[in-house]
Amino acid sequence: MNKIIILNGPNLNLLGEREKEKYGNITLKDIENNCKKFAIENNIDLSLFQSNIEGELVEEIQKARIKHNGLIINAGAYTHTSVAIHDALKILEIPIIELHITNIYNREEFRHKSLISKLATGILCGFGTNGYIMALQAMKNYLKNENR
Ligand code: CA2
Repeated sequence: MNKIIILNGPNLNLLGEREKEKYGNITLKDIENNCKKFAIENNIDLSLFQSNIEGELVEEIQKARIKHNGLIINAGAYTHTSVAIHDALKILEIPIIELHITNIYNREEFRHKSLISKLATGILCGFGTNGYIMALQAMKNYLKNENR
């Protein structure tokens, strides 16, 4: 059974409450419930974690080394700034999908730089909150082909 973790970074706990025009109406709880449903239907052992604290995200990434075989991360604003998250992901020896709700390349210039992209197996951005299910599907396919 594939063990996949989805990590969400700072402010993503506010989804569906503010800036709805940018990030949509769906709350993080809704997204998590959709992902859990997809996981059950697709025989995935899914873990979910959100934190506003950089160090807590680093700790989860470190733990993923032994506990999971695929990691999906929307690091929020830390995508553009965190060397600590970059370094933790670099040590990880499992596939990584970098995920963003918005297309970071048609937004402010400071969002065009990602410290995660170089370490990612694949990147998904701009598909709204549906991107979470798309990323799970992509990880499932990737793990299936990798294990062949
Ligand atoms: O598009 C994405 O998923 C982002 O990772 C979201 C981050 C942003 O800093 C990245 O550049 C792109 C911000 C998440 C903030 O989410 C909020 C949700 C509701 C209200 C306010 C912020």
